[in-house]
Amino acid sequence: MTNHLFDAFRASIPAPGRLLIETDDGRSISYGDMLARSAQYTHALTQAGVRPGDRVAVQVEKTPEALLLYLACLRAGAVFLPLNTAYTLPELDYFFRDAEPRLVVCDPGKAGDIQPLAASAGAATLTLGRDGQGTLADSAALQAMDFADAARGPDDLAAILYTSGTTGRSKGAMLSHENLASNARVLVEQWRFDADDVLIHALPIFHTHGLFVATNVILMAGAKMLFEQKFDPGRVVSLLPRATALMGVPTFYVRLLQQDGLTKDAAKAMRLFISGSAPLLAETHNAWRERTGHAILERYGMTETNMNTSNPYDGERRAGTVGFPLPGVSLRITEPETAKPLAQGEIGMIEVKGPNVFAGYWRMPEKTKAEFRGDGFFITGDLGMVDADGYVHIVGRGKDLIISGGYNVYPKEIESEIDALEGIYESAVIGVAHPDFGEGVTAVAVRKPGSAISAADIAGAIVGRLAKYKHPKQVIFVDELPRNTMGKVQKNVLRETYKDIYAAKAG
Ligand code: MCA
Ligand code: AMP
Repeated sequence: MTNHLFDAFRASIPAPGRLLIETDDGRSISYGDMLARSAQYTHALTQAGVRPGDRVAVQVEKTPEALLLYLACLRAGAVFLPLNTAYTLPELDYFFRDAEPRLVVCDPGKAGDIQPLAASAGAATLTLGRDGQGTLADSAALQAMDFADAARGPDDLAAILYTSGTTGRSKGAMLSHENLASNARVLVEQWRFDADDVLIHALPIFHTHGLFVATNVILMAGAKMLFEQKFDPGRVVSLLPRATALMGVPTFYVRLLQQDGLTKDAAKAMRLFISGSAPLLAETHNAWRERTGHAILERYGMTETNMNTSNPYDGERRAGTVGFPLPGVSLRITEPETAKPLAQGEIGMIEVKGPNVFAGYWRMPEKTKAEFRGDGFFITGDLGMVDADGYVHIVGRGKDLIISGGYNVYPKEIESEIDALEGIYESAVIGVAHPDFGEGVTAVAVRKPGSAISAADIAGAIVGRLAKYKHPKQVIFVDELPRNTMGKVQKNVLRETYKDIYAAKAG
C-alpha cells in the first residue's frame, strides 16, 4: 500500500539512529523512534474510531508528541486539522461545526470546556498535554510499534488549515498529499537541505510555516530540529553555534537584532536564515547582513498554496523582494477586475498555479470557484509586480488583511465583535506600522450618541471571544469615519492619519 506523503518521509530517513528532534527540555527523538511511536499513535487514533478521510482537530501545545500525532493522522489516512492554541471557545466551536471532525485532541486543562463543544459537533475528545501526557498518549503507549499505513494517493487530503476570509468567516483550505509532498521536495532542493542540517525550530506548529515549511522540509531531508516550545531570542542566539538554519517570521529577526550576543562569530556555523509569512523590511535585511554577514533569504507563501516564490540560494537575495517562482509554480500578474495579464513591471494581482496549490475550500464550492480563474490560476489577493530581473515584489494587498507578528488578522472579524457592542455605532480596524509586530491591529471606533464606552470596555468584551493576538493594540475614538463618495470607509485615510502611533511610542 502506498501512502503518498508518509512514504516520502519514510524514504528520506537517513538511519534509524539519527536524531530528528532535540527539545529544549533535553529530550531527543530519533528517526527510528519517530517510526515506532507514530505507529503507536496511529493505532490509538484508529481505536478511537478514526477512519481514512476523517478529520482530526488538534489544539495542543508544541511538543514532539504533537508532531507524532500529525504523522499518525497521515498514516491513518485521516485529515489533520491543527488549531492555534490562542483560539477561544467560540472560535473552536465554529471550526468543529464546520469541519465535523471524528476526533478532537486538546490540552488536558481545556478538556472540560472543549469536550462538550466537540460532542455537540459529533466528535470524541482525547487529550495531549504540555508534557506529552494525556489520554491519547496513554492509549498510544499500549500499542504496537508498527502499522500498515492506510493507502493514500497524491490527491487525497492530508490536512485542512483554516484561514480567515475577508467576509469574516474562516475557510478551511484543503491540502492534498501531493500539495505538501511536492512543495517540501522543491524547498529541500532549492534551499539545499540535507541530513547534516540542524534547524532551529521556534515557530508554532499549527500553521503552514512551522508545520509544512519547517517540519516537512526537515523530514524530507532526513535532517534534525532543535525544537523550541516558543520563540525566545536569547535562547535562539545560544543555539546558533549548534545549528545550520533558522526559519522565522520578520518579528523573529527584529527581536534577534536586539540581542547583544548576535554577532558574526555566533552565526558562523549557520548557513541559512529564512524569513516569510509577512514582509521583511529592507532595513531589517540590511541590519542583519551587517551584524551576521548573512543575507536573509525571503520567500512568499500562503496557507492555500504553500510556498510560491523564493529568493535564490546562490545569487543575489534581493531585500524587499520575495525572489523567483519556485520550480513547477507558474506566476502571473493580472489586472484584478478583468484578469488581463499585465506586462513586466506593472502592478497587479498575483496569481499562481502549480502542484502546490490547494484543492479548494472545505464545503465552500462557490468561494473556491470565485478565487480561481477559469484556467486554474489561484487569485492570491496579494498585489505585486515582477521586476526586469524576474524578482517578484509584493507591493500591497488587494484583501483587507493585517499581518501581526506573522499571524493573519482579518479586520472584518474584529469589527463585527466591536460593532455588536452596546454603545458602538461603527468601527474600522486597520493595520498600522509597528516596530515589533510589523503591523499593529488598531481599532478606530465611533460611539453612539451619549455612550461613554471605553477602550477597556471593548478589550473586556472581546477577551473570551477572539484570540489574543487579534486584539487591538490601541482603540481610537472618532466622531465619524472617513468615507468616499460611494459611502465606503477609507481605510487608507485612517492608515495615513495614524501611521505614527506605534513609532512614537517606541521612540
Ligand atoms: C503574541 N501576541 C501577539 C502576537 N503574538 N500580538 C499580536 N501579534 C502577534 N503575532 C500577544 C500576546 O498574546 C501577548 O498579549 C503579547 O502579544 C506579548 O506576547 P509576547 O510574549 O511578546 O509574544 P510571543 O509569545 O513572543 O509571540 C510573538 C511571536 C509569535 C513569537 C512573534 O506571534 C509567533 O510565533 N509568530 C509566528 C506566527 C506564525 O508562525 N505565522 C506563520 C503563519 P498579552 O501581553 O496581552 O497577553 S503561516 C503563513 O503566514 C504563510 C503560509 C507563510 O507564508 O508562512
Ligand atoms: P496566510 O493566510 O497565513 O496563509 O498568509 C498568507 C499571506 O501572508 C500572503 O497572502 C501574503 O499577503 C503574506 N505573506 C507571506 N509571505 C510574505 C512575504 N515574504 N512578504 C509579504 N507578504 C507575505
